[in-house]
Amino acid sequence: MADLNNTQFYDLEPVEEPKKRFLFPKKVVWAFVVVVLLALIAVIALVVRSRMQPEPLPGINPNAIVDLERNLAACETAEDTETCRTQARQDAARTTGEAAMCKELFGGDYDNCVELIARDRVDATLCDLLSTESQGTCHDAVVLLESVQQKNYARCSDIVDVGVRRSCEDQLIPLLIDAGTCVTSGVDAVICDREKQMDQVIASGNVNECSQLADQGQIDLCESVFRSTDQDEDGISDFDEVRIYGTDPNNSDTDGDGYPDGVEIDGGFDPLT
Ligand SMILES: [Ca+2]
Ligand SMILES: [Ca+2]
Ligand SMILES: [Ca+2]
Repeated sequence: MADLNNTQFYDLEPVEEPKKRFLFPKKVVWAFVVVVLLALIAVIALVVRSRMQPEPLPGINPNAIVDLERNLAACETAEDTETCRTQARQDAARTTGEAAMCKELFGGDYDNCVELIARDRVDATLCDLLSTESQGTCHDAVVLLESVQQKNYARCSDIVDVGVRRSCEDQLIPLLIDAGTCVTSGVDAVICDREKQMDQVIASGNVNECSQLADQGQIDLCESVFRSTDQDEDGISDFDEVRIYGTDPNNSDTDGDGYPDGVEIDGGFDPLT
């Protein structure tokens, strides 16, 4: 057994480790590193550049995007930056008429933006882009616009909300009567006749003619029109002149004394003497 305390051990030559050998020459490795670094820098530059440039949207004029970016940048100094940015995006969307421009908005802002464009373009199919709960309101509002614009009475029946549908019909009937197409557009002939009679009474300018109308509802509606009409602009409504003061609704100075009916009535004088 070897004696470990024997000094002869310290005289032994150290065993040399084998030199490490690289698989590739150093120059090749350094060239590879440089290429990788350059590629990395190029990728970073591309990402930064793409973030600085507005993302192109298909079918939208790039100038509109540039305008939007400029307006958004101006919002940074606005009192309410977020409201300003929302408004800027909405304005840009309406200017281009493209619902895709609303895509950066969220929730109610997005729904509002798309509905405005659907109304502007009178295109109810755009309402399908909205959340389920907003689609119905948007659809009804746009179909009402479409019906009135195209004088299409039958289209009113596609409106789901009863109140909006009634509004659609009420707005259309006078237009159809004016166009002489009330009955042929599918409106009940009785309704056409009643509405036509109402138009004639109002056109007569005589509140007393209202009593000729078919039912009390129509009479009340007719009289309300004369309550808000002042044909001679003397400050007293047609209804009050005829029914209360006995003055002429077509003559601002019934007694011809130089003082208008309204001035005399307001001052406590008799407008008839
Ligand atoms: Ca008057
Ligand atoms: Ca008068
Ligand atoms: Ca007078």
